[in-house]
Amino acid sequence: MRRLLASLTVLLCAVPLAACGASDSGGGSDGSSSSDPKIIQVTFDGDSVTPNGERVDVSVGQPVTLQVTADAPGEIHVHSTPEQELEYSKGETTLKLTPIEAPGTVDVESHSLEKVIVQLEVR
Ligand SMILES: [Cu+2]
Repeated sequence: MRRLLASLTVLLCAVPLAACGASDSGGGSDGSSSSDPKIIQVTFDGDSVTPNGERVDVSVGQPVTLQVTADAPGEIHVHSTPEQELEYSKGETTLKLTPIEAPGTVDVESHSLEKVIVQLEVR
């Protein structure tokens, strides 16, 4: 007859939690909010348009307003999904785009001039 006596001691060492001294509580608003409308000034003059193919950063869902000054009436095409066609008149017209809900690059162009006015970088 044999007796085996096994003694097993498990020592659990409690590791003290070293609290990191960095505080992340400096809550501050930098003043820019994605719900503020992005306002883009667009000027048509003869065969030219300003801006001309410039990239503009907008946030997903951010309202975009085009403030158009034109020497002749025309139409702006927004290649979002769904597409948007916006007519402007001679003089000053304020066009409000439907906020774009999908990230990507959206061309805003004049088909009468065959020029890209701005590319919206939606992110
Ligand atoms: Cu188009």
